[in-house]
Amino acid sequence: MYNFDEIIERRGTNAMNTDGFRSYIFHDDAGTMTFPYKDEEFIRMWVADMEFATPDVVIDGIKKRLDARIFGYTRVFGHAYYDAFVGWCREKYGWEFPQEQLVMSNGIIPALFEMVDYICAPDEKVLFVTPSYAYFKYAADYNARACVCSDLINKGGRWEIDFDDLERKCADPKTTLLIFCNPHNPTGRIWTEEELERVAAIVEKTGIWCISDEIHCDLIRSGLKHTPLAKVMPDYVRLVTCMAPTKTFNCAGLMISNVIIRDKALREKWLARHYNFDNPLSIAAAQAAYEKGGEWLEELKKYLDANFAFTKEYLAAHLPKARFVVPEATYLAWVDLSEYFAPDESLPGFFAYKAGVLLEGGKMFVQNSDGFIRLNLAMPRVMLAEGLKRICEAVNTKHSEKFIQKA
Ligand code: LCS
Repeated sequence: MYNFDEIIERRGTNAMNTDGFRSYIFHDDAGTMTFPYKDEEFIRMWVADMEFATPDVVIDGIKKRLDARIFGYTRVFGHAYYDAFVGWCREKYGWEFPQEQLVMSNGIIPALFEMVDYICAPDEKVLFVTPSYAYFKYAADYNARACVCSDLINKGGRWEIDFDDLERKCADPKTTLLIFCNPHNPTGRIWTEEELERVAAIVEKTGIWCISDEIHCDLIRSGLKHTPLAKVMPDYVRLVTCMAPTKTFNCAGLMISNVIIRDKALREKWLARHYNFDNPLSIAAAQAAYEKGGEWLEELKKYLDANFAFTKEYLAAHLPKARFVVPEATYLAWVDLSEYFAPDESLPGFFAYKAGVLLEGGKMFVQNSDGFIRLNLAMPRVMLAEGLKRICEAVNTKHSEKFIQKA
């Protein structure tokens, strides 16, 4: 019914994915780096958006709004958007929240950048678990707040929270904000209810502020369940929940996200200081997605499940020393290649030059991540197959060359 096999040309659309890799991955802002591959020859497995079309129901929502022909200053007014989003949360997560707690942001990252300033005094610190999506750190850096990291523990490919360490760090009176990624990028963990309850107990005991970034919560393996942190701590006021339709429905460029702020004073600060306007096309897209996108999402999940199964099998057959566990959430594969590479090797550089594959390396995830690559699998199966083939061939060639040199 939906064609996830379709290959869609993205070049010429100002896509970060096609045109932004030099600056983002290689810090080549001048865009002068050259590779043995032409730009159009790369298999792009890096930035977290998808090679799939946004569902028609979302595009139709935008078209309908285009028909209204005027795109003046816009905000979310009335109940329709809230009803659509809270309906989605009720159905998917058995969770709801009062409308007054919902504010909008042009992305979760911009919200994090603002929130750190609103929540933490200049001498206070921001805590997150590592490896981490690097923008958690950048949100602290931007505001000149110090970071504190709590390393996750890798138990045979299943990453777990070091609760003692987390508690110790939350208990520091100068650490006033925990940014918690639920489910977790890049490891793909869906924290179990028991794990969430332990986090909640630490947060409640220490009184720390918590932002639960749940942007990946819809993109989970079929049959699994996401639990909002807010659901296990229904009465804790210093909790902010972030969700968005943009990852789920592949419309990150529309820059719209939901921020649920329980604390009245923080909400008032947000409303007073935030630039409170939204893109009318984005609101239309988001509302349509929440109202009508559920069926597409279920099909997408099946396609992603199959991409993960394919990847698991392919790596086992062709790169037996790669360690990879199919993640519970996200469309991102977090693959341990430490058996093949020294810790100081640049993995994005190696794969761009030797394989024609654009991917992110562990070093882009703050710490506790050396030797890993992160592969975005949200693409047609033929592209994925080509990407994996090139990755495995490049690694195996490197190793046979080493062997020949030694012999
Ligand atoms: N939070 C997390 C945990 C993310 O993974 C991302 C995007 C965002 C927020 C971005 O939110 P936005 O500002 O778009 O609403 N993650 C990306 C990643 O891992 N690579 O490229 C984008």
